[in-house]
Amino acid sequence: MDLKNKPRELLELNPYAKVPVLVDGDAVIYESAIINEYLEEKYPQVRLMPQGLAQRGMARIWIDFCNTRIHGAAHEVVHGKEPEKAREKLSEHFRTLDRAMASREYLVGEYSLADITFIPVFTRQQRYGVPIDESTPHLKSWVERLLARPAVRSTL
Ligand SMILES: N[C@@H](CCC(=O)N[C@@H](CS)C(=O)NCC(=O)O)C(=O)O
Repeated sequence: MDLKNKPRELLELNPYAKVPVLVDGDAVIYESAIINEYLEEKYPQVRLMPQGLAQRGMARIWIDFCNTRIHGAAHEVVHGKEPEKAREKLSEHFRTLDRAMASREYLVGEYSLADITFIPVFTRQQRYGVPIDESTPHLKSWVERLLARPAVRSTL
């Protein structure tokens, strides 16, 4: 879709006029985090949210962290809004993730929507000019683990 020349249909489907939008029969769902949870609930045979209540809360905290903090800073970098400050914020967020990943393989127990939410940030990391390198080794190996998953590789 040409986002500089949005079709009218997009605004009819999503009042925010943004992609992605999921149309599933009569259901029209927008906001990527909500689409992800919709699909997770629709296909319970593939469990991508933790089973425990507190763990589900934690997964949602990380999803929010990605969608507000990380995407917020990344958006400022890409749109040239005080980009140096924005890169510093992004580095700080990457250090937060590095500390979180020091003691675990995935963000909350098993591989979940919490991890999946970050994948588009990592596949586009070149755009942001904040390298993920040996200075954040736990983050780096988590990113490598995520990008090596067959389902992720098939989209690259
Ligand atoms: N919070 C939204 C953000 C969606 C978003 O920013 N989409 C971008 C493309 S990646 C877009 O549609 N941009 C067009 C615009 O903002 O006009 C989500 O997670 O779905």
